[in-house]
Amino acid sequence: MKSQPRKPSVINVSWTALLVVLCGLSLAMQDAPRKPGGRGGNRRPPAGEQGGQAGIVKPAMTDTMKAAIYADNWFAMYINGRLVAVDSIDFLPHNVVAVDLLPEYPMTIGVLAKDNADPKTGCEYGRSIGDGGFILKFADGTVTDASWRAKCVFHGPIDGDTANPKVRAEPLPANWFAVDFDDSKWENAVEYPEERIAPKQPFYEHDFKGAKWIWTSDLDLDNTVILRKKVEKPDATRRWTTKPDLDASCAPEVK
Ligand SMILES: [Ca+2]
Ligand SMILES: [Ca+2]
Repeated sequence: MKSQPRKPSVINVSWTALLVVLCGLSLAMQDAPRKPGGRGGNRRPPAGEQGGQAGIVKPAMTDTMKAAIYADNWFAMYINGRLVAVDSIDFLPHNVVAVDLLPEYPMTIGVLAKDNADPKTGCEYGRSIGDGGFILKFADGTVTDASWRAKCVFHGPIDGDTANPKVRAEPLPANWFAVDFDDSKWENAVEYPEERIAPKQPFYEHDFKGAKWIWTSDLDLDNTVILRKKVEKPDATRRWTTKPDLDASCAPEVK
């Protein structure tokens, strides 16, 4: 049977033309100028986002600074009230924690540092007395030294008596790491020579030049200490204009 030649369908032509027009319209919308950072198209910015991000300067990695921290034996560090670094190894091997920080001045640093000591006896490895030690250096020149404030919250064994060990402990002061905490009654940190601390090899693989080993006045029997320092840099300018929107306050308080 001979097939009949098909006549071009008017309806088919019309649908094809409509498709071409729609595709062209879609491409034109994609090329339309976008608000900076926006998704373009006809997305309606949610309330509070109108105005886009014009004029906003976000911090870049070039705004951050390197920090190196070493504790004998463990530490947690807060900056401007927020927990920013925790020693990833409890006590041994002795390690350097190196992190990137986004500096904001004035910068209040709070450090909880612990020697390896049994909470009940103040001793380690049975009846031994261990010593503490803490040092840090930031790339902005911030270092540990005797200008830091220090307070002991766990001391022992009292009088070094390992035969009948007793300890003295008190809770951490509330908000001891906060910017507005009053540390004026704390003693100044005491500097200790490197030979007294005898740091392990990782210490020599990082830049701690100019930084001092610090602790409270009793390097052996003060086992848990808190340290604070406020770094003022009145001439520092902040290049970025944004601040965090997220709520990081859920970071646990370390005890
Ligand atoms: Ca100790
Ligand atoms: Ca120790």
